[in-house]
Amino acid sequence: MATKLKNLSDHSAKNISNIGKKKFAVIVSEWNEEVTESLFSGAYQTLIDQGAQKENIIKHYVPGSFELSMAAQWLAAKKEIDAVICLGCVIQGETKHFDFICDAVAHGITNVSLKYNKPVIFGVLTPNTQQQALDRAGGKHGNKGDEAAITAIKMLGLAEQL
Ligand code: DLZ
Repeated sequence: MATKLKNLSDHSAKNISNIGKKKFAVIVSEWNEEVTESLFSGAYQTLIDQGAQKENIIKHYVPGSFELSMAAQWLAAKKEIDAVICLGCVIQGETKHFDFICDAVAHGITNVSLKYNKPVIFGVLTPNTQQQALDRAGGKHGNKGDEAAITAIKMLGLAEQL
């Protein structure tokens, strides 16, 4: 049975026939753990709410957001994985670290997605402060983890259509 997704625009691919059989890898960065665990909770619950099976959601940790691309590549290379969701939080500091990490992970994730022809979702917050991050990880601005999960499902639905 097709699953209708909530929170999606009318122009998006929003039907997916067999979500219960799809396997999702969710990679969580250990930096800013309070934020990234909230992102994971949001993503996990959204996947379950949309019909994914618990046993088909695999969680892995990486030390920091910079390592998300490498782990995404290892997981995307596995035949049984249908989509990878990368969750991290890079808080703007006084050094150039912020720009290097954000650029690297954005490019890295894009490259993995195109190389393996699978959705690899950029669920990385890049706020100025920790409060802004918390506001977007289950706080007043919602949970970007939910959005990352919805995006993965939408892309799998689109892949079915094309
Ligand atoms: C080093 C570093 C710094 C300064 N800040 C963050 C951050 O805000 N968020 C994050 O996810 N990771 C950070 N890291 C760690 C890097 O992502 C990476 O793990 C190290 O540079 C080792 O490659």
